[in-house]
Amino acid sequence: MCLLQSLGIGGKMPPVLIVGNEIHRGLSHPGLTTLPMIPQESPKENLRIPTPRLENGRVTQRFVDDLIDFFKQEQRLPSPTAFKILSDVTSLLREEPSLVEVQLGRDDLINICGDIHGQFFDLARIFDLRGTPSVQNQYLFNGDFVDRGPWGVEVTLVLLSYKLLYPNAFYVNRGNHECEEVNRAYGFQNEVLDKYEPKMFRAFQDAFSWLPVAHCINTAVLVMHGGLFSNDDVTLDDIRAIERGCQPERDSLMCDLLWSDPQRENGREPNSRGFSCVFGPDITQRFLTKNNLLYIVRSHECVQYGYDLCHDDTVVTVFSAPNYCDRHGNKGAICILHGDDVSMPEFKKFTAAPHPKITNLYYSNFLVRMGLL
Ligand SMILES: [Mn+2]
Repeated sequence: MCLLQSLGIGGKMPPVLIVGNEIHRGLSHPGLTTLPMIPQESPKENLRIPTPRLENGRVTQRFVDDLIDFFKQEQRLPSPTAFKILSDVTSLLREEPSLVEVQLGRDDLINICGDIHGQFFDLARIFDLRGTPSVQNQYLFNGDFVDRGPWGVEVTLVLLSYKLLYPNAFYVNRGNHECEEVNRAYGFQNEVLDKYEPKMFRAFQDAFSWLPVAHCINTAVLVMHGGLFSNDDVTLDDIRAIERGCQPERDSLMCDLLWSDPQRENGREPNSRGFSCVFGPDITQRFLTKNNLLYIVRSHECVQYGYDLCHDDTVVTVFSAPNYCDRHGNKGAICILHGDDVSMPEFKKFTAAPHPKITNLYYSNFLVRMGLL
């Protein structure tokens, strides 16, 4: 059964968490640093960036640099180039396992970024802050690239171009918004149809359907968009066995990975989003022990400081859409794991970048814009 059909409507807006005791643990967490405010860049309105070109049909660093500048000027990438990127990345992702193992060397780090939700100018700020992807400076974008914000096309094309360019240093997880029915309700379908011909939406969905659903860093830290499972005894091998190339089915392991949330109380309860569950600290502890893991990193919830720690610091939430939907006033954050000691995550907070005036929920359907869904 299709997810949204079975529910009738889409999931509800994730709440901005009122952060209490848990964030105090987070703020005292070792390795915590905060970035200073970034001065606004002066606009370069008169320097028109030429249309980025693939070189011999391939993405290069120059192409991605040009693409980011081109999108900052709100230019539209020609359809054949967009199709080529989506088709090439779909072929690449089909060969990836559902659970990707990442092994960082001692001098390497990985920047784990949470929800972006079409906030392209904040994505560009992340690369300004953290630098070009490389083996020493890896990235994992943890799902929810699209919907709500108006630049989901631009965000996705930049992220998937980087995936093509650095397949072993740049990683992408599927979120609950990389899903066809969610995109119909929350804006991405309208955005694609506004910017491109209808078959482009199919090309995006094909790529989304093959995104991996979890990454494991140095066999110790499991990263997924939503969280843990509706039943006990799930192993990493069960995650490896998840079939992709499809929409997430209700009551499946994929659905749990994309939709669940932590709760303070022990045990599980139905999730008010309408899918999967909320899981308590006891559930997390059992899962980590069974699978010999230190902690999980997940996203999926807008948190005031961009990151949050709960379940005795074994569940990290990282969210990277600052001032979410232009109105939540939250920081964005990046969770950095260092290869010499992944047990000690470091957090960088950042504020929203200036962006052209556009209603951030422009492409969402009427009910979403009215706050009724
Ligand atoms: Mn989400």
